[in-house]
Amino acid sequence: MKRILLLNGPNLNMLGVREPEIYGTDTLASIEAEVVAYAEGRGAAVDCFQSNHEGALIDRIHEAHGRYDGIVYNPGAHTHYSWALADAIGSVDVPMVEVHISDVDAREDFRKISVFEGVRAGLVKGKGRAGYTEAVDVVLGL
Ligand code: CA2
Repeated sequence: MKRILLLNGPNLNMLGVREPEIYGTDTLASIEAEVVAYAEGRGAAVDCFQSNHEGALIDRIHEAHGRYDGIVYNPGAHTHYSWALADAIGSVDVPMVEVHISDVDAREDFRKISVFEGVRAGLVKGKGRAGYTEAVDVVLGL
């Protein structure tokens, strides 16, 4: 059975609580449950982790080495500046598919930059919560 790590970065624990016009009304817990069930239907197991702390995310990425077949990762605002997290992804031999709920290229200029561009195996953006299950498909197709 393939193993996938679902990572969510800062503020994504607030999904469904504020800014529904941008991020929708679904909670992170409901998205995680959908991803787990969807992957299970495709013969894969998913572990979920969200943190607002860069170091905690780096530790979890390091621990993924040798344990997971892929990472589905919405890095939140870390996307645009955390070279430490990009280095962490680059340091493990686990392909990562980057997900963004919103279309980051259609928003402010600073959101058009992703530090993960050189280390990601795929990108899904602007598809709302459906982007997460699409990213699972990308991981399983790698
Ligand atoms: O579109 C995405 O998924 C983002 O990764 C979301 C990040 C943002 O910084 C990225 O540029 C794009 C922000 C997540 C904040 O989530 C909130 C959810 C509800 C209320 C407030 C923030």
